[in-house]
Amino acid sequence: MTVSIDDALAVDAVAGLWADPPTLPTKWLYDERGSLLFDEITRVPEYYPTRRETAILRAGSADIAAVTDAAMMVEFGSGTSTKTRLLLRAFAERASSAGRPFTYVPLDVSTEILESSSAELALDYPDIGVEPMVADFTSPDLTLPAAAGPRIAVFLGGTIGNFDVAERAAFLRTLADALAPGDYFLLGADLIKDTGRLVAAYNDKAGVTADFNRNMIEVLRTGLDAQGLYVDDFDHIARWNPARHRIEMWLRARRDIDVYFAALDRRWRLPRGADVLTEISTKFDPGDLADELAAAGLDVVKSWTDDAGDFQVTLSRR
Ligand code: AVJ
Repeated sequence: MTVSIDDALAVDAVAGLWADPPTLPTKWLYDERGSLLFDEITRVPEYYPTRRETAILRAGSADIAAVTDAAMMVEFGSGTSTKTRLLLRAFAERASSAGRPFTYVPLDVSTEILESSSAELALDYPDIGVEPMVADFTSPDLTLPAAAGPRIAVFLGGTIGNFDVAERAAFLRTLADALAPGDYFLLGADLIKDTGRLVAAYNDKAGVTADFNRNMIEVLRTGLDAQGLYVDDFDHIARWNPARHRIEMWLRARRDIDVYFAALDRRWRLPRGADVLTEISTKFDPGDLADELAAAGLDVVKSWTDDAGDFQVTLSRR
C-alpha cells in the first residue's frame, strides 16, 4: 500500500525521524498547547531571556526610535507582547510629534494569529496604521511594503538562535536583500554565559520546558495517527554544545520504541537511550554576531544589553 504524503508534518516526519540523529523541525513544538507552554516558560525563574529583553526595550525603545526615525516597523513573528508594545509606543510618539504617520506590519505564517493580534493592536494604538502581512520570512522572495521613511525590521526573543549557521546566514542575506539602504534591523539575541545557568534555563525545576519538549510526541501521535507512541516513554534532555555554542533539546527514549504511524503507513523504531533532536538555541558572542551581520551587509549601529549582560538587542543598518 502506498500513502501519498501531502501533509507538512508527514513530510517533515519522513525526512527527520529516520535521519541520523533523528530530528524534527522545531516549529512542531508550537501547536496550541506548545505555544501556551512556551508562554509559561517565559515566567519560570530560570528562563531569563524574556525578562532581560523586555528590560532592555523598556530602557532603550525611545533611543531606538530616535536613532532610526522609522516610519514603519515590520515584525517577524507578529506579537501582541509587552516588547512589541514598548517599541510601538516609542515609534508612534516620535512619528506623531514630527507629524508623520507610522505603520506597523506584523508578519506571520498564521492568518488567524495575525488577524487577532492586528485587531487588538489597531484598537490599542489608533494613531498607528496596522497592515498585517501573511508571509514566511525565511522564504527567499520576501518583499516588504514600501514606506515614506526608514523601515525597521524587528526579530525579537532570541528566535534567531533556532537557526543553524547556514540557516542564519541565509536568513540574514534574505533580510538584507528585502531592505533598502538606510533601513534598519533590530535583533534580539541571547549571549554566551555560564553553562549552569544556560542549562537551567532549558531544564527548569517545575518541568515546564520538559512538558513543552515532550509535547512534540503528542503532536506526532495525533498528527500522524500513531499507535504505540506515548509521551511518558521520553525524557527531556537539555544539553550545552560548546563547539556550536548552543543549547540542544533532545527527547530520549526510556525504552525500546516501536511505533506504527498509520498516516504514513510506516513503522518507526528507536532503541532505548536513543535521542531525537527537537530544538537548538544558539547563544552568541557580540563580536561574532556583528561579523555575521556585516557578512550579510548589515552594519551594527548600536547595541544594548541588560545590567547582567545576559541578552543583547542589536541595531544594524543596511
Ligand atoms: C522562542 C526560540 C527564543 O530558544 O529560548 C525556550 C524557545 N525552548 N525554552 C529559546 C525555548 C525552550 C526559545 N525561543
